[in-house]
Amino acid sequence: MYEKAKELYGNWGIDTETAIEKCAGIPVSLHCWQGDDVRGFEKGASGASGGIQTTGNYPWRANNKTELMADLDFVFSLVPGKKRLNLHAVYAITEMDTDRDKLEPHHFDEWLDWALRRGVGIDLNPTLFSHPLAADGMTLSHSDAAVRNFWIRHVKACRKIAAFIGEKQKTPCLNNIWIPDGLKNPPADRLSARLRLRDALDDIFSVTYNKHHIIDAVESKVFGIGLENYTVGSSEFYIAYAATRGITVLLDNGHYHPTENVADKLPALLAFFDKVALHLTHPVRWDSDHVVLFDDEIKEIIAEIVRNNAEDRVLIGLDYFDASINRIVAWITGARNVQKALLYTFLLPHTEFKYLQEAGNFSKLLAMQEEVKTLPFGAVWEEYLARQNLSTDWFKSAEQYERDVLSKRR
Ligand code: RNT
Ligand code: ZN
Repeated sequence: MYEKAKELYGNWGIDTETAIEKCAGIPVSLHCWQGDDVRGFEKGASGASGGIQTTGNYPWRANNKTELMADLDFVFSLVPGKKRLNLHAVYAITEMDTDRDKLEPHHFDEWLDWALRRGVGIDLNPTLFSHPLAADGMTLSHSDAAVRNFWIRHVKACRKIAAFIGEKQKTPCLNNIWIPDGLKNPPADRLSARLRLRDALDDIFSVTYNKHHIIDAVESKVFGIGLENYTVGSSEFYIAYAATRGITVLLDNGHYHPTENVADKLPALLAFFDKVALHLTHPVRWDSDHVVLFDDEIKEIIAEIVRNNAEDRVLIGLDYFDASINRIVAWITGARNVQKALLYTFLLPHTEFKYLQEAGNFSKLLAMQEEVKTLPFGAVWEEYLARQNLSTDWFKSAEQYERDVLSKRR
């Protein structure tokens, strides 16, 4: 089947071998928080807050570092391609109950060790939610300087950790800041909190690190649950902030109005920013954080990377948390779908399509764009998997893991 597929793609001027090779080299950062519903290892951790929510009560989430690391190993073993690990600060491994403003690089030694042994790079996200000082939904933009300063210290601690990790692993560690800050009801003042956020970030970034060790990003959002009327860190705020401060913006495709096209935002930003980061998710009517599907939205987002040769400029990460089904299955399915989208878009005749557009031949462009959709992608996908000692027949391994490992858990 692969030989036939290779020939059919060849008729379109597409080399399946090059596509497979390129696909295998693009790092995708797998989020650790799908394994335990965004709980982390802090004492008394009870799950996501701050406008985000995990839904579902499938049993057997990871309860500790040993279980989470085992689950990650299992997931990584069934996902093709080059992988990174996307961590959150609450997954720090501390001796006592170290508060978040006291975190140090050594609290991530075990993760770094785990990652170095596997040749995997680490990315980090400071955790500015699920904490008593974030209980009213305000952190870096809080009107109380004591609260603000706690969170400033936390993000500074995370940047120090990220820079340390980046130096050790010899690839930059993405440190992505997302904050829940917002209001449920109509605000009386939309400016003051934004000025406080701007100043807090300036304080945070007044500490400088080697750009080969850390990439700083800010993640905007349109609204959170319980914070529907106002989001301090909106899209305009962070794009303007990042552009004027020389840092990176992170687009989470669940963080826009449902009819906005997130794929279209990528080239707009690539015209001005050296790098853009992504949290890929599947929003259903809202920022629901469902498992990433192999759907048109994801294909189009990935296509904007591939057809603009921006593989080195767009940092791909995942962000979803489904607790309604086997969490490992959710993890693998979403990660594989990103891999599918990568391979699928490497198999499109972008050069010819661009030429048709430039030449104004829109009839042929539309006709051809629709024709390529029925090329035998599945055969190339299976070949890609086979070359990594994987196959489409992975579900039974997940069932086995559920029987042998997960179902033995508390
Ligand atoms: C929340 C943001 C944020 C979180 C993770 C857990 O809406 O998407 O990235 O989902 O950091
Ligand atoms: Zn996100």
